[in-house]
Amino acid sequence: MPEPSLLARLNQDGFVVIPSVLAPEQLSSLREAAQSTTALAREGNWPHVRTLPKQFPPWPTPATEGIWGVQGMLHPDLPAHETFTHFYFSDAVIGPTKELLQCSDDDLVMELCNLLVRPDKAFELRWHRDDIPATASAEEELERLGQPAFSAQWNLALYDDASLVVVPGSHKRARTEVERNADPYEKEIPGQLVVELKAGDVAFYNNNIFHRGVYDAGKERMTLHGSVGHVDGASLRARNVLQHGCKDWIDRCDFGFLDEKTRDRAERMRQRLVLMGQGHKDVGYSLEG
Ligand SMILES: O=C(O)CCC(=O)C(=O)O
Repeated sequence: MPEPSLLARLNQDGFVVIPSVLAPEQLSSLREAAQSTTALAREGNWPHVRTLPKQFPPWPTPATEGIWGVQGMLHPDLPAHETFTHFYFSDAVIGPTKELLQCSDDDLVMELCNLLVRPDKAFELRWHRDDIPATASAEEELERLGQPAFSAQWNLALYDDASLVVVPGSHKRARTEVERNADPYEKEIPGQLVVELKAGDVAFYNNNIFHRGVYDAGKERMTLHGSVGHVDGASLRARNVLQHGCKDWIDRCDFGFLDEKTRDRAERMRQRLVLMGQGHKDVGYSLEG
């Protein structure tokens, strides 16, 4: 039997892991960039952070209780942004994305690239779907889940990472009664699975899969957390993407340091994000808390 395609696996389970997408030298330069970026953020010298103990944006600063993520890896003011930008627009990310979205370069929209890091103290995320509130009825869930995903979201681990917990298959059905009534921090939901990533592995996942994050404050975590969109989904994706604030700096991106082919791809993807921003001014936030 031939191996099922990436798309077949994503459709079936709601996530798919691709092992070892980085060459050793790419992994070490991304680790270096992630370490300097995290140090900058922990010192309070980068304001775009996910602050404890809040799960969803907007995140208040200063980070009096520490951080669990750093936002805006492609932001032109971030010292290491060139290293992250090379990676974000590379075939390692864009190749599987085109396969999963069944599209070409002409359809892609630049979206998010953030960094999830070891929290400064014990912290867990509640069970959630990224763009469907917990208050949604089963009909509302099904209505939203029935629409095409229009984005490929991924976690790329720079160190071994077992923080993401998902319920496989839950991206194509409403929550069960058990899931709906469970404690938001329930440790054992029937069928749950810990997504185990080795350094250099990437997991693509449907961001409306029922999932949560469980973190170990004593273990290094540096996982790039990003997404790439499909132009046909601009209206559906606008809130999910623009709530992270990239509208404020997207006009200042200059991709002059990329090779010609990648620069062309990046610039076109950036322009489609700018258009999305112009068409959707006050998007608000997907979830509260
Ligand atoms: O830590 C993770 O990998 C999951 C993050 C997540 O679920 C979120 O940001 O909504």
